Amino acid sequence: MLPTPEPTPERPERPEEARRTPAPLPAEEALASARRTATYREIAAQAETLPETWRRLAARGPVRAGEAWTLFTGCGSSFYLAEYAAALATGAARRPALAWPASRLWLAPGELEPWQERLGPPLVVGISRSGETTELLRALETARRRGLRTLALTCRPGAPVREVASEIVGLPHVREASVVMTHSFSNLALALAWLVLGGLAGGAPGAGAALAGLARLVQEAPARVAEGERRAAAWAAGRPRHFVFLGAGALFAVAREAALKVEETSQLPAEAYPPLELRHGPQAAVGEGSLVLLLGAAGREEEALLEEQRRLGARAERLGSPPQDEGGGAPWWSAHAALPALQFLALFRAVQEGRDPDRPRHLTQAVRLAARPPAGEEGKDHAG
Ligand code: F1P
Repeated sequence: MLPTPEPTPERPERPEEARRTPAPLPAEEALASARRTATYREIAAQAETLPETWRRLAARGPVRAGEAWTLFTGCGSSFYLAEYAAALATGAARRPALAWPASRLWLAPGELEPWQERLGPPLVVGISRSGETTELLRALETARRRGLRTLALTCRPGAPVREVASEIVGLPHVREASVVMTHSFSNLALALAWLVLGGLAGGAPGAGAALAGLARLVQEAPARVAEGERRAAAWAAGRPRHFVFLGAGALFAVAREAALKVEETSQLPAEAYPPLELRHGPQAAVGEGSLVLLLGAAGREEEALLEEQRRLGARAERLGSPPQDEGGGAPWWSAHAALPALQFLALFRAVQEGRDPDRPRHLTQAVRLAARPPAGEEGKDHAG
């Protein structure tokens, strides 16, 4: 008979934490306050930084990969970028690809072996805004120790990541003071689409058209930012308290990032699923105060799902995409076109809740882990 485990004592909220739960702000005051934050300026900056990124990438020339497949890796929002890139590689460039959080490649690299036995060695692409996240550095070190070629995509090409990358794609013009990733995410996503559709898929059918489509999308960036702010302000006016983001394929990664942005900035509950998964349990949480947003194109099944959520009391909408998507263009267009609206939504709700989006609770711009002695050698002197 197993002993009954002691219940984990609820950690009493310290009095100062209770005082820290700020009072919500009225709508207009909140939007005006949001527009004074670094996070707002950085979301809006993508209207200028995306065209600059595109110009630099075009001048750089494509990255060719001799490897048959690619492992994308990163942490936090950068892990969702890895998931976006892997879905784009397999879906749009027809190249096998995987996305792992950097901690998995660092701590369980043996799980790569079944893939390598069948597909050969992958190109390992490490994604990092800061270029100094410990897990990412350890993951690329591990890959190199196993004889794999590593490419780093970063906004800080001079950061420690340069020591563990065989090749660097740098976006030094994309700078962010705020903790959460906003225009850095949008620019790194554009660079990954360029890497996958232009370089890694070099010569694949449709790659040229896809790159031309990306170039058009970049030209539309200012309009996407303006439209995104309008849509986000309209959603925020309803003060949703529960968020469900739905996306298929590469858009699922963007849905996961949208949920993370809301949680990081406002600490409101936010979830992400492939669209039809919602009925298989999560819709139990949908009701009045829920905002359900479907990214990308919607067929009859997705429209029926949205209508069901409205009957449950939610506000349910499709986050449309440029005409290319309507005209049967690449569905991943929506990924790039949707980002400003999703980022502004998180920002506006955070400020309405009286939070400071530039200094989100418990978070830092980069996670740097203390060095620990090797397992089994704890307590021994590691002076060196
Ligand atoms: C980025 C990241 C962010 C997260 C937080 C901690 O790491 O994980 O996604 O919002 O700011 O850092 P990186 O891209 O710099 O490696």
